[in-house]
Amino acid sequence: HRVNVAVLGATGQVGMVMRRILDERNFPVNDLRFLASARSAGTVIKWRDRDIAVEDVAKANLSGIDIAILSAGGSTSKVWAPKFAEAGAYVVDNSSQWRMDDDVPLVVAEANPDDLDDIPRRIVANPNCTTMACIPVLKPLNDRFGLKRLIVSSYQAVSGAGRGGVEQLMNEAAAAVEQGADKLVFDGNSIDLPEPTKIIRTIAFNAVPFIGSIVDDGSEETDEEQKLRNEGRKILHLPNLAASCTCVRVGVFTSHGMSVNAEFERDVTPDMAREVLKNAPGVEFEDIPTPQSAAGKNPSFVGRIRQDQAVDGKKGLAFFIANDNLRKGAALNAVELAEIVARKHFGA
Ligand code: A2P
Ligand code: 11C
Repeated sequence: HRVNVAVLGATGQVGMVMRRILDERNFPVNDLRFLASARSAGTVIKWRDRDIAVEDVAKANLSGIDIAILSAGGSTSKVWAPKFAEAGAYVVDNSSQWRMDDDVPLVVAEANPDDLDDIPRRIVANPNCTTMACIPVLKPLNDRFGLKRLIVSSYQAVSGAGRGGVEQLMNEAAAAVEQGADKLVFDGNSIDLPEPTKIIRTIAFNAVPFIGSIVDDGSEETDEEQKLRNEGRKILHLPNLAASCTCVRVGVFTSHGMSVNAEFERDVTPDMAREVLKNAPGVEFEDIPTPQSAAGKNPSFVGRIRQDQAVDGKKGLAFFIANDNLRKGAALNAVELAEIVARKHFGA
């Protein structure tokens, strides 16, 4: 059985990776439609041997779609996810719009696929990329040792901020190299860099501890910092998980890095963790996991696993994860969720 699939945001950065992954994974597509805004309507995109003309979603007939995968931003999803659902499609949404809705399953393919058995609003949510990178590692550790408390510091790539983030890094790096970037060794203001266009501060040769926006709840956290806690609780079915995150943008194009300190109910050593993780789906060991080596690959690469010396006894682990934020962090998990929906609800 094959399903009719539509991708909204097919022309974007994540959309491009989605198109590639639908092909790589031999997704059981029957009809395949690409949708975006009026800006790119009419553009013809090749997919396998098909020439597919991009449709303006505002003018498209949404009937006959079995599964719609949306990656066109939160405000677009807010408007369009319910319209695709009303027209009869199951929606897999990559934005933050629906994730915390009680009637919307939030799923990482390796962790909680059974949450897709019941999809009351016909909308399914794909987590944020930092959450996604961590869950394949945290889920098996939680099952075995009981996760109690998490401290995560992220090193996030500019592609997480879309094409605009990538362009900012490119432009700043080019300007810095042209003027002699090593002048920055002694004085951060020694060269003229373009005004930031997308990321709030200069990102070339820099690290910026601010992603998203401050949440208006008195916590002084950013929404990006709260996502890992809130989404992690929902996916792992641990409503009381203690978690604190600091999210930092770094001058890296693709793949987020995550420094994780995890505290457990039961004793765990690095060897015990490796024993559990060696069979974990979506996880691979790497001695020194780096964003650059993870970019273009699917797994969450985990390494530098140590006993956390700040936790009493043997109840804490420290480790580092690197994962492609456009693949598993966005497009791959969305396509995996679409595969599960196709299997469970269409017998594909
Ligand atoms: P378009 O190419 O027509 O602008 P990125 O994440 O790389 O910025 O891409 C965003 C994606 O979402 C693009 O495919 C873009 O289409 C699409 N998009 C953005 N806003 C809308 C909208 N209002 N309606 C439909 N598609 C949108
Ligand atoms: C970033 N994680 O790196 C963000 C991008 O909630 O889907 C994805 C935002 C989201 O800037």
